Amino acid sequence: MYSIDRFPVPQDKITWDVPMPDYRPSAFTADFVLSADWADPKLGAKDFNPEWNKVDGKINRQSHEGEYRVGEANEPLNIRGRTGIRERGVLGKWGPNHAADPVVTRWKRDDGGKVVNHPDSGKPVLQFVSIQRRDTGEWAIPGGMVDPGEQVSVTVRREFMEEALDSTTASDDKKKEMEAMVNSFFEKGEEIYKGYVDDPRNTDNAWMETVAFLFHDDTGSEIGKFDLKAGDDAKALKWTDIGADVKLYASHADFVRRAAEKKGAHW
Ligand code: RP5
Repeated sequence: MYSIDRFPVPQDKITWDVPMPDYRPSAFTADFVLSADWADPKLGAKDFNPEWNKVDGKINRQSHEGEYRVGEANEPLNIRGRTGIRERGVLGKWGPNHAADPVVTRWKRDDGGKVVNHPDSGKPVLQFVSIQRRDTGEWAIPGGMVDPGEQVSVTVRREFMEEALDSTTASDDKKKEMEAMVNSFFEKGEEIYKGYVDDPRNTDNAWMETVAFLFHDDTGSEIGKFDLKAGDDAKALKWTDIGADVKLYASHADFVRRAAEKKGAHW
């Protein structure tokens, strides 16, 4: 993980509406971004004519939050304001970088299969699938970057598939059946958030946005029956109880809070 000093921005100066004449954020774009074929070229590069605030060929340069501003050097300005760093940092696209986040939930159950209520609130406890991020080591929703129009991360479906199918000694027929179940489970998501993510990678000119979907297994007979285990591999998935004390990457705790509210679960 890169750690670049951010120019301090007081709360009341985050918005571009308030002038900040002494604002001198350093410019940073990681080397791997500059040479990546999935990333945009440098601003001003030959044949790079991005169409801000539009779906630009295959790239969605529209923000979920409305129209963003473009600065004097034709650089998109972060839709939420100043971040203390210029350029793209470790993000590939100028402007919004679009992700999708699947919040996959089931009810917490005791050994007898009965739904567990939280002793404080008396409400049923929801569990969601979390993943430990390789970059920061924080627990997170297993989201991923998406192409325009794509509803949910293909990555996560694959992760599930691997997790669920690799660990089973089931016959090929049975595996096919499980694969079909996983696929159909991921088709019925409910949108619970769309917009900016308070991601540590955000800069003044590149930022993360997401659409978070809730996929709930009410009976625990679909995805919920997989006993995901976090191993030494940081990519492991695990079921985590949802509650106000959950600490997650970026604004992911807000997404699981929304899921809990939607399901009338403990928070
Ligand atoms: C977050 O970054 C999104 O909410 C999503 O979870 C994630 C996508 O980026 P990668 O995990 O692909 O790095 O802002």
